[in-house]
Amino acid sequence: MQGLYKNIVLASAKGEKNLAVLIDPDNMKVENVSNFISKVNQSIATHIFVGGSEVEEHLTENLVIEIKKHTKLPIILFPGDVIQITEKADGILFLSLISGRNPDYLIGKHVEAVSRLKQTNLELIPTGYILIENGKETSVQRISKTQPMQRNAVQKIVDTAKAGELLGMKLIYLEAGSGATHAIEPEIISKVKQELKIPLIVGGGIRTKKEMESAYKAGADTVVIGTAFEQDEGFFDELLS
Ligand code: 1GP
Repeated sequence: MQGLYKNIVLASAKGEKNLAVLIDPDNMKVENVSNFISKVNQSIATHIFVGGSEVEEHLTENLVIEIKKHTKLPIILFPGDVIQITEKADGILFLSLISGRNPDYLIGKHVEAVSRLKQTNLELIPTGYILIENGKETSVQRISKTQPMQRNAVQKIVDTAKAGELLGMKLIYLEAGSGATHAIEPEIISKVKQELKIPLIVGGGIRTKKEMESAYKAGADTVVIGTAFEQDEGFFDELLS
């Protein structure tokens, strides 16, 4: 599938908001996919992201094949590692962890990924990924061996996002980490958004409709929610009310 990024840009230009449901292959059994995806289909979700920090080889591919059987929503890989690349998805966030200073996550993994990517038709979306501290250590921090940015270093976060855009990245993703205690503050979202010409994704620790709406209001074009849906599928209905 191509045109994923074009649609994200169009939605952003029109002020329409996207909601990506994040599915971690480690936390989703293939036999539960049909039920879960039927909830996703009836919800306000616009995208499905698939990925996790530590996922065994082939688990992602099997999961994506199963999800595809049940939905027409675009499936975008949000990979923690190169082994999560599968041609069965529609696109991939080609992530650079620009909040960190570990060369593996700035260029090393990308070089490793090339031979796999060349065997796919995935739409590749270069994405500047910015991890912001949320009060506890996240798996991104542990695995990437990088430090998240401090929440009060707002100008540095803004400049990091802008540097990503100037380097040619097509999206900026502000991440508090899966299961974060605190979602990204609206002040950070709005300051980053004011500086950017490219669409902004926000995720990590969003558990209520109010938090989702406040992220949109502050300027998030796409909100990503994983844990809240995993823990309570009733959250899909809450978002509709
Ligand atoms: C994590 O931003 C995503 O990478 C989603 O986080 O699981 O906390 O919703 P949650």
